Amino acid sequence: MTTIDGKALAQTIKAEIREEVSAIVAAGGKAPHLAAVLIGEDPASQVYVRNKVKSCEEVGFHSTLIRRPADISQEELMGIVADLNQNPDIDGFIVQLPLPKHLNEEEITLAIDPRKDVDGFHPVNFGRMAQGLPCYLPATPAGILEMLKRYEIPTAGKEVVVVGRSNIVGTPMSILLSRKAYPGDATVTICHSRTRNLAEHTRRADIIVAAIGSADFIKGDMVKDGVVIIDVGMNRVEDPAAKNGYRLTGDVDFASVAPKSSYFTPVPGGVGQMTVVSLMLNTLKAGKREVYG
Ligand code: L34
Repeated sequence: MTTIDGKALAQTIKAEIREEVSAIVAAGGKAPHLAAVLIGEDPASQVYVRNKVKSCEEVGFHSTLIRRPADISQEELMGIVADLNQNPDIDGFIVQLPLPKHLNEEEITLAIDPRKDVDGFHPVNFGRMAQGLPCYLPATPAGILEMLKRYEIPTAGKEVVVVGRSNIVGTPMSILLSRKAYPGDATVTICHSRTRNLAEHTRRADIIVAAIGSADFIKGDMVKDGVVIIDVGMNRVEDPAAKNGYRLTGDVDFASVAPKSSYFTPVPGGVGQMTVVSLMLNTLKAGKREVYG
């Protein structure tokens, strides 16, 4: 079993971005500027956004963090999005999800200017992604492609089973891995909560992308020998022995699955790290006006 070291890979890519930013600045250009909007106090979101801001510092980007309380109104948040769309100093921005229940995520996502949508969540970017046109790729699937590529894991003709059909992970991942490309050219099956006999599908898979949101859901008897495991899960499980009272675990049961796998992404230190670095790559593209001119 080879561990796919997301943390090391992220460091390598951040060093590459840093080089490029230095060159841009040395040539008299401006470093890319990312803004992140964080609503409320969700502990996981605070960690993720902190990692994003920290990564901006590491690669030499400007960053702006906009924090507002959980009881912000839809109108006020729409106003923040409109300001960021207009602000010529901001190259790209994200609104961290999930939002508090009373807010309409769909309306917010649609309001973001696709040219600044470095999350790649706006339907314009999603549609361009689906048609193989220049776009901002959603960060988690893009990070997974980068992991497959840098570990030279073959995908052409492989059976990929994606478990989970969210707009931000499962659905775009399935589209990207079935494209005529590398990584891609795979035969992709999407499974979800209404799938019958899930284990029959996962047992056929050469590559499993687990994006379910349920701790240790995929067990050893559900996979075949040699499987490549991409674990997108980021579950906080209570653990009195841990110093902050919880531990992080993925959607794949490491103890029973890892011994059967050829490659395995750890949680933490796997896909999450690559999600953050993909956002940096999209922000670099935004700064260079690479996608929309
Ligand atoms: N708008 N909302 C928007 N864009 C995104 O790209 C995200 N996502 C997902 C949740 N909501 C979003 C993230 O940022 C998931 N996600 C994310 C980002 C970073 C990490 C995990 C998920 C991450 O840094 N994970 C670390 C451990 C973090 C911890 O200690 O809790 C890791 O090593 O996996």
